[in-house]
Amino acid sequence: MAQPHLRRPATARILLLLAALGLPLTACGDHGTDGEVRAAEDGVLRIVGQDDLRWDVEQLTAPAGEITFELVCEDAVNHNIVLDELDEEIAFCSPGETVTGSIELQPGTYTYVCTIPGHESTMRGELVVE
Ligand SMILES: [Cu+2]
Repeated sequence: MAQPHLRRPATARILLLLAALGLPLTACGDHGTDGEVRAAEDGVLRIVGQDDLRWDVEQLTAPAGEITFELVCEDAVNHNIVLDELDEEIAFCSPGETVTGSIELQPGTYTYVCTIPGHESTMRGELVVE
């Protein structure tokens, strides 16, 4: 919700950076929601829980092993991050906070959700671990 006109150029810059680094942009052909797939950087996946009860990204990828989620709560709402398949809370943030939580993951496809009451139906995304 916050300044969507600023978010688009930032995404473009990240994609250009990834392209410059020669990283594969495997999901370019898949424009499910807004087509963005965010890859882990140095094992860290940053994800923002927005006040409109949506994640800022709905597709994540990361290499198998220890993965750290950097969970950001936008201005006014609590969020947490849970992998449906494991039913374990990885991180919880209060309004305005940034918190981290780590988990060891095997290759596979996981669904990340926020299980705060009322959030789960819209705050869902797919994490592919390779
Ligand atoms: Cu939430």
